[in-house]
Amino acid sequence: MRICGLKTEYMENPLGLDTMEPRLSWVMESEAYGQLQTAYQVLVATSIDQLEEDKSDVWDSGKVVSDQSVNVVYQGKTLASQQVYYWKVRVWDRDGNVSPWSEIARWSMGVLRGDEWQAKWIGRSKPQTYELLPSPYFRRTFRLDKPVRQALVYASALGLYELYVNGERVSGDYFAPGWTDYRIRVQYQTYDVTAYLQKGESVLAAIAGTGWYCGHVGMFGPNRYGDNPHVLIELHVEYEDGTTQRIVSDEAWKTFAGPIVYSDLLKGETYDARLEPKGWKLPGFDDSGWEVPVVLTAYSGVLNAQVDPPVQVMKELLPVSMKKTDRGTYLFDMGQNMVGWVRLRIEGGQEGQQVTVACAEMLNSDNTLYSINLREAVQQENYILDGQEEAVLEPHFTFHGFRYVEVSGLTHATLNTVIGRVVHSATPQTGWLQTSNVMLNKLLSNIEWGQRGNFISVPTDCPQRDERLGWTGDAQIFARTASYNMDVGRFFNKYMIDVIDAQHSSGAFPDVAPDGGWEEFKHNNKELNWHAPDNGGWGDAGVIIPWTVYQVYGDLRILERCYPAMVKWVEYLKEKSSGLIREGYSNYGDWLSVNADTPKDVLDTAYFAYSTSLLAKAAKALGNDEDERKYYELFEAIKRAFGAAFVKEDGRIKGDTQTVYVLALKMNLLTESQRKLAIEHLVSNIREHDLHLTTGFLGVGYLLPALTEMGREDIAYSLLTQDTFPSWLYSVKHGATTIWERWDAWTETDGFQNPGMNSFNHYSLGSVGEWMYQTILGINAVEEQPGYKHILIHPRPGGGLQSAKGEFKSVYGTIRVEWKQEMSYFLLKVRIPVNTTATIHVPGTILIDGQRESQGVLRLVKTNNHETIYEAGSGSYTFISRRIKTNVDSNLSVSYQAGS
Ligand code: RAM
Repeated sequence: MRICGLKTEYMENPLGLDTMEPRLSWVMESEAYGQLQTAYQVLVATSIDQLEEDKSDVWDSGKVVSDQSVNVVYQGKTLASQQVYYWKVRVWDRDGNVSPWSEIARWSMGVLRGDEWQAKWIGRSKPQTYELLPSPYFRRTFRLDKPVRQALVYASALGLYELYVNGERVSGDYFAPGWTDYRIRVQYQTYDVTAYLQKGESVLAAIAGTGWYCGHVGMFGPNRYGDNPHVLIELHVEYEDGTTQRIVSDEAWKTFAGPIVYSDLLKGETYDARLEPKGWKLPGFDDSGWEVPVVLTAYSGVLNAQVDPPVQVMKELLPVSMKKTDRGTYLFDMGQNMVGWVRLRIEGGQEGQQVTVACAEMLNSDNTLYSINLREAVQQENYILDGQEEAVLEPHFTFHGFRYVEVSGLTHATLNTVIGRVVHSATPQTGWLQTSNVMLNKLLSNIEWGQRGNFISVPTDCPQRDERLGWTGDAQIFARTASYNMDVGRFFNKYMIDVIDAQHSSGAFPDVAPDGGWEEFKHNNKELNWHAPDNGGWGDAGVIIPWTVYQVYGDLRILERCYPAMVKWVEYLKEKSSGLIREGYSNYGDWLSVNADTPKDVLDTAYFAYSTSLLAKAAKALGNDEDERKYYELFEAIKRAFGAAFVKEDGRIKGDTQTVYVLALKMNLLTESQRKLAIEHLVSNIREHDLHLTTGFLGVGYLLPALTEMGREDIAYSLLTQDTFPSWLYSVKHGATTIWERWDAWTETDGFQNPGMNSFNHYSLGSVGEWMYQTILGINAVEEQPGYKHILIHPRPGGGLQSAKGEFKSVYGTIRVEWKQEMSYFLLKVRIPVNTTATIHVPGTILIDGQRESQGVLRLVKTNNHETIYEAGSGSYTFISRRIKTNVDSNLSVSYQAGS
C-alpha cells in the first residue's frame, strides 16, 4: 500500500494553525482488491531529521489498531505557539503487512495567545470628506545581517490587505483576511517568506483596502464595523544561528495615501497611475516624505487563524469576441458569466489618459450593458494613465459579476486587451460529471460556475448587485451540491463560525451571516414588512450545514462545535411554536416559486421537524444517548402535529403545492399510507403543470430526490430534461452560463424581470446538482458511515441518457463511475478507494461481473429482474448487464430501454 495525500486540518502542509488538536488524514492506494487499513502509526517531531530516523519528540501514536485514516486527532505533547511540526504515518493492511512510511508533511502553529502579538494595528488618519476611501500604502525598511533559516509573517487587516516582501507579493490571496463579524473576530494569515528575504536592506510593504470592514456591504452602506482600514503585520525571522528577530507594524512604519483613489468591494476602483511612487516596495526608496501611521488601540475582537481557504484567482478567461461600438467603446464578451475582474493591457497610453472598464452580466437589446440590476453597486474601474509605453492594470479590492466588459477611453484594442480573472475561495475541485446530454452538461457547468461566483469568503447569494450576502437559506440548500463539486469542508467550517456569531441570544439562527447589517436594515425598513426573527429553511442552515459537513467529510468536530448552538435553535423553535406547529410568520417561504404559494406554517413546521431529526442524529453521532432519545421523540411529536394540522385523509397537504409534498416526503413527516398518497398528489400536480416544476429555493432542492425515493425517477428525469418555462434547461436553452436567481429572470414573453432583484448568478436553484451526482452517476454517501467510508453506488439511468461518467474525490480517495447503455447491454465501471467498502447496484440482470479478477472480494447480495446488488471492497470493477423494460409511464421520457 502506498500512502499519499497527507492532510492536516483538510490542508496540505498548512501554516499557522490555532487548533491545539489538529486532525491528520491520509489516503492509501493499492493495486489489490478489498484493501483496508487495519492499524496505523503516526510520528510527529519538531525536526525532519528526527523523523528521517523514525524518531519523534512530540508524538508517537504507537501501533493503533484502527481503520481510521481520516481526521485522526493529534494526541501528543502540548503544541507550542509558532512551532513547526513534521509528521509521517505508516499503516498495516488487511493481511497485517506494514507499508513503508509516508513522505513527511508539516504544519506550523499560529500565534496561539492574543498577548503574544507585538504588532500594532496601523492605519492613516481618516480624511474627513471622503465616502470612498483611498487604499493607503505602508512600508518598513529593515536590515538582516545573518543568513536566515526561516521567516514567517503573520498578518491581518481590519479591512483588506496585500502584502509584499522586497517587491514580491507574499501570496496569491485576495481579500484577506476574509469576512467575519469583526466586532467579534478577525482572521489572520501566515505566510512563509523565507525565499523573498535577502541579506542587507529589506522592505515589508502593504496596501490596505476598506473591504467588508469599512467599505460598502450589502444594501447597508459603508462603515459597518469601523471607518478606516488598518493592517497588522508581524514578521518572525529565525537565523541559521538560532537567534530570532521580529519586524512588526508600529509607528516605525511609513504611510502614504497612494494612487488608489478608492477601491470598494461594491463600488469599483479608481487608480491614478501618476501617483504611484515608483519602487516603493523595494529597498532604496526614499520614504522621507511619507507620514507616520496612526495606531488603533481600541480593537477588542479576537485574532483567529484563517479557517477557510483563501480567495484566489482560480482561472483566467480570454474574451470570445470583441467589437467596437458606435459609442466608440470596445465591447468584450467573456463567453461566461464570471466573477472577479479583468486585467487590462494597454500599449502607448498617454499621461493623463482616462480609461474606464465597466461590466455587466447581460446586454440590453441596444447592446449597452444591462447594469440596472446592480442597484447601488458600481462595476467599474477608472484608470488614469501615467504615459508608460505599456500598462497592465487590475483592481485591488473589488470584484464584479459579469460576462460583458465595455472599455472606453482607448483608441485601439484587440482581444488580448482584457483577460478575465476568475476569483473565488480556493476550494479544490472534487467532482465532475459528464453525460451524453449536452444540455445537462451545460446545466452542470452552470451550477459549478454559480458556485465559483458565489463562494467568496462566505457563501454569497449573488456577486453583482449591492447585496452579496451570506444568506443562510441559499447556503444550506446548495451545500450538498457544493460538496460534490469542490472540497468545501474548511469553507463551511468557517461559515458556521459566522452563523453562530450571528445567532441571536434567543437561539434564532440568522437569515444572513456574517450579519453585516441585515437585522438592523430589516427593522429600519418597515415597508419591507420583513421582521421575522427566524425563517424556516434559512435559520435551519445552522443545523443542516454542520450535518452535511459531517456526512461528506466525516468531520465530527464540526458537530461537536456547533451542537450547543443547534440545540438552542431547536429549543427556540419549540418555544416559538404552538402545539409544535410553527405559526408561519416567516418572511421568505418557498422563495421565488412560480405561481405556487406554499403555506409558511407548513414549510416552517416541516423544517422544524427536519432540524429536530438532524439534531437527534447529531446527538447519536456524538454519543449523547439522552439527547438522541429526547429529540427523536420531539421529532415524532412534531410529525404527529404536522399530520393532524396539515394532512387530510385523502393525503392532501395544506397548500397542495409541489413543495408541501416534497418537504413532507423528504423530511419523513407522513405515515406509510400517506406517503403513497402524497407521491400521487405530487405527480398529478406536476402533470397538471404539464411536467413543469413550480418550486422555489427550498422545494427545488428536494424535488427530484423525493420523486426518486418514491420510485418516480421517470418524472424526475422529465422535470430535469424539460426545457420550456419554468425549468432548469429553459435558461440553458436561452444561453445561460450560470444559474439565475429566478426561473423567470428573463423570458421570451416578458424579457428581463424586475431589476430590483434579478441576479444572473445565484446558485440556489442549482441544488439539483446533488441529485445528478447521486442518481445519474450514482455516487452516494451512507449516513451511518460518514465521509463515504461506505459508499452506495446506485446509478439510475433515465431521461434518454446513453452514458455518464464522472468522479468524486472523497476524503478516502477517488470514487469513479462510468456507465454506458449499448443496444443490447449495459456497461458499468466503478472504482472504490482503499479503506472503504461499497454497495453497488447494477441495473438489470447481470451477465458479467468480473468476480474472478476481483480476487473474490465482490459479493453478490441480491438479484432480481430489475437490478443486481453487490458488496465490494476497494478496487476497479466492470459489470455488464441486460436491462429490462421498466414500468415507466409511456407518455414520459422512457428511462430504460429493453435489451435485445
Ligand atoms: C434575496 C435573494 C437571496 C434570498 C433572500 C431571501 O435577497 O434572493 O438569495 O435568500 O432574498
